[in-house]
Amino acid sequence: MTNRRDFIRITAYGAGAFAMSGGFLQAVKAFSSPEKSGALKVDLTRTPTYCEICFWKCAGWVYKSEDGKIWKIIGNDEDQHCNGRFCPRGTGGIGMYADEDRLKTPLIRTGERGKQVFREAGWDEALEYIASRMKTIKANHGAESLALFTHGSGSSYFTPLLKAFGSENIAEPSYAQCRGPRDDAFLWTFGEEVYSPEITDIRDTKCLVLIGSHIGENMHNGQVQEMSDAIDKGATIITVDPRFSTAAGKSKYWLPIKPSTDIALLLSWIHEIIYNEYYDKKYVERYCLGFEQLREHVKTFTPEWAYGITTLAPDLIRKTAREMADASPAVIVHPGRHVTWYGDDTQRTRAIAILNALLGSWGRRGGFYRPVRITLPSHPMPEFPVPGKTWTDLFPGQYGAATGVVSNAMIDASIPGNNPGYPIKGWIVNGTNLINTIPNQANTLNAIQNLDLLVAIDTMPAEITGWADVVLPECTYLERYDTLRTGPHRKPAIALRMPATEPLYDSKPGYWIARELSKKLGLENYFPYEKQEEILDWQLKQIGSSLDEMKKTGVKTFEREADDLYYAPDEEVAFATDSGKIELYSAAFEGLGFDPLPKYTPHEEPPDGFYRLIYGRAPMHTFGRTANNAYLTDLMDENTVWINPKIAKIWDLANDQYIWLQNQDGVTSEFPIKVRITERIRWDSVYMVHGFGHAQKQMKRCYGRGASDTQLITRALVDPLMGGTGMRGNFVTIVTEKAEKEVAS
Ligand SMILES: Nc1nc2c(c(=O)[nH]1)N[C@H]1C(S)=C(S)[C@@H](COP(=O)(O)OP(=O)(O)OC[C@H]3O[C@@H](n4cnc5c(=O)[nH]c(N)nc54)[C@H](O)[C@@H]3O)O[C@H]1N2
Ligand SMILES: Nc1nc2c(c(=O)[nH]1)N[C@H]1C(S)=C(S)[C@@H](COP(=O)(O)OP(=O)(O)OC[C@H]3O[C@@H](n4cnc5c(=O)[nH]c(N)nc54)[C@H](O)[C@@H]3O)O[C@H]1N2
Ligand code: SF4
Ligand SMILES: [Mo]
Repeated sequence: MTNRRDFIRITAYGAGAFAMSGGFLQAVKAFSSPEKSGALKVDLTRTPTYCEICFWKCAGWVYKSEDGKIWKIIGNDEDQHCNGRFCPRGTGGIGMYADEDRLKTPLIRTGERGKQVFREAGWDEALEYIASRMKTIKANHGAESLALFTHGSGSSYFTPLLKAFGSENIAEPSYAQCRGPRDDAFLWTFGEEVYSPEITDIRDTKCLVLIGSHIGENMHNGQVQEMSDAIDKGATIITVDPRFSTAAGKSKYWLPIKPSTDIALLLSWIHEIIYNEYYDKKYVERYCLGFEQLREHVKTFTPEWAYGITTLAPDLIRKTAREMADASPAVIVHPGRHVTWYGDDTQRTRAIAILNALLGSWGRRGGFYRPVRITLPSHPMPEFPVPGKTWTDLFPGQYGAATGVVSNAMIDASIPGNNPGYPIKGWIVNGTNLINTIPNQANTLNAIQNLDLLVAIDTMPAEITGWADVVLPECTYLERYDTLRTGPHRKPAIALRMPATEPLYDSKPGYWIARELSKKLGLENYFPYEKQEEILDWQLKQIGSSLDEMKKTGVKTFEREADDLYYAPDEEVAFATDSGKIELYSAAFEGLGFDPLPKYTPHEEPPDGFYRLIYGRAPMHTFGRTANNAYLTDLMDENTVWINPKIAKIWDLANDQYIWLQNQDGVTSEFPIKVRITERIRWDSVYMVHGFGHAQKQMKRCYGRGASDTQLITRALVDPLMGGTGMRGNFVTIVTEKAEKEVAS
């Protein structure tokens, strides 16, 4: 296992990439375990939690100082997600609790939508207002006309509330704006998704291929640690990225691909692996269907063919294919996570799935392990009513391969001019900042202007709350119970989150909010327990534990029932696909009218003087949700735009100069962004970190800091298979005049 120093090292590398000061390292060290540092007396008031700063959900301990204030958070040693170590964002979670800009009371809008005129309200009045509007929507249009957009823990309460109300129109941005295409691609190929945390067996891999996945900047904890371990053990890392990412810096091979051409590279790798007979013959013969069709399909996709498209030298493509084959089956062609790039994302991730199948890595040590999870009994409650219509009736015939609810379809159905099958008239938005999360802001705002009700449940005055009719302040994860964490992993495990302290201000836990609203709607039978502790204790007792035990341990790990982390040699496996096999050739896709094998189709190129806008993560922030966190803004308080020196010369740009970016549709970034001139980005693209450029003045620390990528992503390339919104088909040019004016003023 990597020691703490190594973890910091890989973290710090990412920090360096953003030209951070030594403050970053110091901050990470400042949050080391109290037992180890000896800086604090043994603290008997520690309470367990799992982190909500991103969705890796690491389990940890919250310590309070002698005056009862939350003082620090550290990882729980028993936890498979974090192995006792939190990432810098997780340790900085206190900043979310302590943020003086937090939402403090319920608010009811008094002026026009978007004008930000609210009055403070009591909970009873705010919930009464919402319930009455919900009932009106149901009476006028049907319960299905109410939609829920949700991300994070609160989904566990608002989902049953909406279902009890009669609507299944419940979407998370983690589907159509994030990992939907990859999960669908793997489902349609292997009959199983790759889950969260991903079932990538990185700790034992001999070769890890990262296509865009920028682990090290993408700080999903266990993955970063396992990658660091694998590197120590001599694994080969191959990184495909138009940008020299942190991961590229740790790689034997960096393939600086021309953006949007990854399918061509994948097809030529498949060609190499088949025509050189590098593939795992026994595995393919036993488990796969459609090999001959695949072989025929990739016949002409030679490295020379791919070179013309990707700009990657044929020799490099050959060598890297060979590396993968040498490591097989302990090789991972990583499926990625935020994969909604160019609108052909399900097919790109299908190509990744196929490559893994050929290399025999699925179900094998060092490839993809077989996850297990605890299933908790749910407490008895009435059956949910069956809704007359679902999201698939909004635009019938669209997105036939989707296995999740497509958020953008529900947004489009809120705009009357789009002639949906039935209208969406109300949104409950919990824990997702739709304005900055969904591409094409003008479309989202148009939809909002047509709603009869918009409720935002948030901890911060995020952009979405500014448009809401009613704003409900949830307390932070450090001040509440939530459902037990049961996510899949190598061993079955559960983790508890409990309040470390009382909620600040007049904020309330999600469970309480959902339950009180259910009472106003006459649906309280679905929330029979007054306190969440009662459900948790009941559930825990069903599996031989208790709330008292979990308060002491935070995490409980069970043994696997069988020794089946990987397939046994020659194991007969029934895959959950139509054929029971791994479907290299997808008859199901063909039946739905889609390509049964992935094809490369060229994408639009940037016009003269424009560059492709690409974006990613910074190690010390999560999207926009941490942008106002005092601990984390100390480490990074604005984003920069990475520009190749060749382009900087053409535009006569200097490092640290503020510029604006203008996209192909004439939209100019509202705020300026600092230039970072670097060879680490191709000349045809510019790069920035997502989550900055906040336009909400109430978030004082982050307002106007840096530029918002979402504002410039006016064009979404929608995946016809499942509705994912590809966001990398936008081009920007550089505007300096406005910058000069600004600097002068
Ligand atoms: N342009 C662009 N768009 C993107 C992406 C991108 O990189 N660029 N990434 C995409 C991806 S991968 C994803 S997963 C999505 C993520 O999209 P979102 O989940 O919308 O992420 P955030 O923008 O952080 O918004 C989260 C909101 O939840 C609030 N919040 C935080 N904690 C709590 C809580 O405990 N309770 C409640 N009620 N609210 C809370 C925050 O204050 C914030 O307003 O965005 C997608 N959209
Ligand atoms: N610190 C931190 N970590 C996070 C998050 C966070 O907000 N902060 N968010 C989490 C979430 S929800 C997600 S979904 C993941 C997302 O993280 P990942 O799935 O790892 O990353 P992506 O956003 O898909 O890709 C970003 C990388 O793709 C490269 N790229 C851009 N265009 C192309 C292209 O055409 N081809 C190739 N090959 N590469 C390209 C960019 O240069 C960048 O390095 O991160 C997770 N981890
Ligand atoms: S990876 Fe970091 S931010 Fe995400 S859950 Fe773990 S500690 Fe929290
Ligand atoms: Mo995501």
